[in-house]
Amino acid sequence: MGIKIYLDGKFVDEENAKVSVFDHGFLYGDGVFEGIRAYHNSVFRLEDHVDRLYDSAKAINLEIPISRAEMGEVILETCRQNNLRDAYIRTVVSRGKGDLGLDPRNCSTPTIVCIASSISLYPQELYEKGLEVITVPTRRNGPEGVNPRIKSLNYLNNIMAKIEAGIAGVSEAILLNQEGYVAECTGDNIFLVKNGVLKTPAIHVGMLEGVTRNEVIKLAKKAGITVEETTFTRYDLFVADEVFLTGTAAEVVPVSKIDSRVIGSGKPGPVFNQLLADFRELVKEQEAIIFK
Ligand code: PXG
Repeated sequence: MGIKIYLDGKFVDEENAKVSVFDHGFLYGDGVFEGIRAYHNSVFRLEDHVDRLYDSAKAINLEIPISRAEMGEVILETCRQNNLRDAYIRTVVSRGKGDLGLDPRNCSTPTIVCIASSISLYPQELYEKGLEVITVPTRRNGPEGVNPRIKSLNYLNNIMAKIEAGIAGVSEAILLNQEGYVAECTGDNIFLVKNGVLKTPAIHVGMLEGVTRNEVIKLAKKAGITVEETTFTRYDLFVADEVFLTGTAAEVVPVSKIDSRVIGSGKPGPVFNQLLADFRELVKEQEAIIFK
């Protein structure tokens, strides 16, 4: 039996989960989305993800025709329908079906989709060895265009960066902002540790405000680590003691090499090890929004 997908108020089989070719999500990338995790029958930071989805929608003047509470229930019910204990959930709201012109006023009803599938975890080796990454020529788009705080269906900027990383033979890319400050990776936020201080780009540098980022900042403060949301350059990464990335899919992953420079000892450092352990504990103990 295949998976059940939520599509515009109904649960349908995968082969019936079809969206029109006139949907402006398909034609123009006009829409927003979320990537969410469930651990042990409970959705991690459901409210934060739903809030970010509605904020992204508001920013593009897209009115989601169901309430935040109803959206939360859609996400929980999608997990229930698929009997998933641990899941990766994708919630998408597009502008909906329109005509071939890009004017969103011709789209009457947004399309709402929720997919939950079993999560394919990153190999444990990665958490022990670390990732090799490069800085790519493609810059993070700034607030003068599609604001990077919007989790929009327009990920081409990040996909270009991912392609550039792939061509260079590494799996992840660091994007700088228009001024040359470190912004984030293609689907993860970035942190460095120098002399015991944890630093991550401040929101105004221009990136997605990650749910995992915010949790890691809270965990670090709780552990007595000084945290600075600031601006920094590639230099600061090169001379850092530790660098790691955070995101819903990856959780917290160490970086071993950037642009051919070995970072710190080249192995995951003590701050990373502590924060990964704390994060894994947190997802176990979270105040559960249980769907069983
Ligand atoms: N930056 C960007 C640009 C993202 O898309 C993050 C940071 C991390 O945010 P969270 O809230 O997850 O801590 C993201 C989100 C995937 C995938 O399949 C991951 C994201 C987006 C799209 C796909 O790995 N990450």
